[in-house]
Amino acid sequence: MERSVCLSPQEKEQLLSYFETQVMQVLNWLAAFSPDEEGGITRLLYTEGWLETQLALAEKMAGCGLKTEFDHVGNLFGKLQGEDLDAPSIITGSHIDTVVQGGMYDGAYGIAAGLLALDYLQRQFGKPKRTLEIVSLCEEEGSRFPMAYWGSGSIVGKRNFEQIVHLQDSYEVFFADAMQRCGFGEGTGRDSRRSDIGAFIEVHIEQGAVLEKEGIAIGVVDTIAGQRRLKFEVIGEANHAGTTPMHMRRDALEGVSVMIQALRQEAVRIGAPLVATVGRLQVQPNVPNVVPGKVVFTLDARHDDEQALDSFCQWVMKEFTSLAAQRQLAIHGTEWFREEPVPMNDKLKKKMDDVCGKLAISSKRMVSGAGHDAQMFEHLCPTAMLFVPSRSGISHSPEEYTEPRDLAVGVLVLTELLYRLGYEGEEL
Ligand code: HGY
Ligand code: MN
Ligand code: MN
Repeated sequence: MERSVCLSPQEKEQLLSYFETQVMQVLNWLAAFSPDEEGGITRLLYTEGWLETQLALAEKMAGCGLKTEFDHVGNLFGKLQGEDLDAPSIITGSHIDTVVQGGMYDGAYGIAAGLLALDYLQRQFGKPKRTLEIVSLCEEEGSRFPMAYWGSGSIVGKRNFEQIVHLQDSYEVFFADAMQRCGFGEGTGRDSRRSDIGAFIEVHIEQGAVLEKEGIAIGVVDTIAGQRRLKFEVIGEANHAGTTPMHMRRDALEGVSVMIQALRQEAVRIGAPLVATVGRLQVQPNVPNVVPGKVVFTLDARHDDEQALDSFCQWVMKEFTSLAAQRQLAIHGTEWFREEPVPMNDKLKKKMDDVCGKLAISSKRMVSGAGHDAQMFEHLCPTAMLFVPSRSGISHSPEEYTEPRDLAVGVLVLTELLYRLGYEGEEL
């Protein structure tokens, strides 16, 4: 019979209230780094605030008795060395970067949970059989540069330095320069590639409203949806707003507004779990008395079925091209990001189900519409992910919130899972 970390309801309650205070302390401490004066947190890859946070986290990990190390792209690891030096590591963690004006839980919670779990386990049980590690992944969101999953992708071999050579942020700062300014880059430290990872477990807020609506404490992620991210340029003709008759205009913004309407109608017609978002739109010259000559905008499309996602994107290209042609507009669409849907590891999912059962914690299997580092790690090692509820499903916003008790439940389940894998050496 597998032993649980906390054997009685009293011990479970005690552990939950301990984790409740601790997780809020760590999250509030992390949230103080790179606050955005407009609200929320903006912690973008290779900025000063990002570096300050990673360095402070390294100190905190060391303070918990973990051996810390950065790899050469800025992923930060805290290691609790196991007895069996040949056994692959069990790693938990998430990303430290955020979206612009993001919340204080997305990514940060997975790091806080891992830190608390490792700290508790080593104080209670000493040295594990298998090495346990917490990782603060340097970047996942793709908020600063047109590159996402840079941290986890570098570890599993899906990201490399050639891919970033020409990348610039919206201030035309080169990716490589920003990386070097933080002391990272080729030849600055250990290569990110790892082949000694036995399992990766990510704890994350749901960023949706299913768990809250159904009153369930833990989501065991079945599959992480696939994503396509595209950039469109629509070119018309800038002209005088006062003297250009309506029928003589080649108004790029009017054309794009029709495209966005058509996009939404088609996405609604196809229905869930397909989602499509135009999140960024730049008008040129963007002044009130000039007919817009050019519009640059993004499309983010998701689905847990690769085929459905591909056919939706084909429809988009066809529809946008014909709408542009009807208005004598030129259009260029480029796909800059693609990840296929990734099912999580069956054995680990079943372990998570069992842990929740043994701890009398309600749980359900679910699809993740959000992308996560776990979908990278699954290409390398058995990977699983658990969610805790998000209030009204809000995320990527300063309004992002999860009850401390719900956060603590996620930490408890993670702790138990790491105990079984790390100390009892359960088969992966
Ligand atoms: O966009 C996403 O799905 C994730 O938050 N990066
Ligand atoms: Mn996010
Ligand atoms: Mn995230």
